[in-house]
Amino acid sequence: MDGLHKFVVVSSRLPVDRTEGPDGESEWQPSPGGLVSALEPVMRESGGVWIGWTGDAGPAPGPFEVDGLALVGMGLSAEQVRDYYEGFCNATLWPLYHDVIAPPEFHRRWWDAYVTVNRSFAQAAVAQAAPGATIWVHDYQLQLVPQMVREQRSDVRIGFFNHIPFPGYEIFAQLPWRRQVVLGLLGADLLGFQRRADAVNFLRACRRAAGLATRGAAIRVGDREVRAAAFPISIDAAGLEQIARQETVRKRAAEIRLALDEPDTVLLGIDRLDYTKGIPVRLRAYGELLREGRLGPRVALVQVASPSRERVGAYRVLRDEVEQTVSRINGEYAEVGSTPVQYLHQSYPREEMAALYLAADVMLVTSLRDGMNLVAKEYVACRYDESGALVLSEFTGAADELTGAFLVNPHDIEGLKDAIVRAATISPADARRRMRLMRKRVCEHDVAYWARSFLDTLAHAQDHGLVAVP
Ligand code: GDG
Repeated sequence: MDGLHKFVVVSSRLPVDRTEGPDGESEWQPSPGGLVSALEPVMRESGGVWIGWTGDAGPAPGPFEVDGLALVGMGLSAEQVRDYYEGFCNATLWPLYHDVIAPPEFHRRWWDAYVTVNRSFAQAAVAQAAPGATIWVHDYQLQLVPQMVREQRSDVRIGFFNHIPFPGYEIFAQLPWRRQVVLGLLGADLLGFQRRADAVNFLRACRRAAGLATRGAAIRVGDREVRAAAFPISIDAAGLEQIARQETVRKRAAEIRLALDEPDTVLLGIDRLDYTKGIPVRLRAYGELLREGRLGPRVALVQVASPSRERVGAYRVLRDEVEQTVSRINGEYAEVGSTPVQYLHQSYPREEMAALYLAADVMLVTSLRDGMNLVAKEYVACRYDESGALVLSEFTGAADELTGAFLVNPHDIEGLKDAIVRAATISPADARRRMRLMRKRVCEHDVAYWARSFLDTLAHAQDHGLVAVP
């Protein structure tokens, strides 16, 4: 069963959102994201197709088009949403791969749903792929797809990219289905990870969980050779800078500072409300700095925590914890007409995000574990005047690249407080030097560079044999 497409992207979610049209009918809007802007040129050039879930329980919408982009909508039943998406993806794999910050749950029924859903995505990929096509599978929700496709189609090239960390073997070994997951991934020709350390962890899992031989970046699987290497993801830096430079966005940034009562320093956090992001520790550090008077009275914190996975238990617990901490700080330090923490449990358009990035003097990224963290790179891309400072957790992929940041261990609250104070009192010359360094990296290594380097390496994967990827 051969399809028509030379390039097939498979990801858990489609790059479009369902919205309500003027007559109450549902319409599809492209959801702006780095991945789609990076892959769109390749998709258009090669007549590609994108396979993914729509985000709603219900039947599959099947093939459709949005702005000339060919899409195939997959359906998940209400039970599959519960067992596959909220269960195995968000309550087993997500915490396990983020160093068990929250305890992962292991349920056989969830695993069965994971296998079934992966099989249906693999079938869709097989059906869409033309002879000799390239199939690019994304992320932890679809780790079995590469092998499931390989079993039916030896003619295609398969790449896989893991957006989240790949944990050390002692942690990965907890997974009752560790061998199946490793073998599922090894159906690919090339496996991409955010950091070198993730690729190294995966190579170790191949040896330990599947008893396979590895040499450098290569894994021997029967008569095939699979390669695992780092391809740090990035953002559409030029596109975002263009938004940040718009007159309306700059005006909005000034309005935000005015609305905050013109503080001397604006600290900013922007995260999905997720326990990996270290929001409570950031709030605690800020609260202590206020108590100790080390930041002065005119320092505001804006914390955007966009709603995420609200039906998963650990996320409800986190929301309560964050909201209690915010209330406590505001209760203690607010004055009539001024509130130290502006907490925004909402989602915003990209223009508003850019205005927030422009309005902030110090960006706080304090993840306990994060595959990359695009927010850090977005902040840097928006700071075209080379001002501003970034406090960045060592436990993000971004820390390997953004060497101009104030790197912190988010578990070390005193160290975190010191870094916030240093970032808030940085001299303009030092800020410029650091920001210039970071901007060079983000502008040169943007998301198009990432996609190109992955796809070029995939195109040559089999020709290179055992040559290690730099
Ligand atoms: C996973 C990995 C890896 C957030 N709130 C709003 C909004 N956002 C956007 C940000 C950013 C994205 O969402 C979040 O990306 P992150 O990288 O920070 O984190 P995850 O969602 O956990 O992503 C991560 C990433 O995959 C890519 O591989 O970096 O490590 O965990 O782009 O700007 N965007 C808008 N409104 C919001 O309210 N428009």
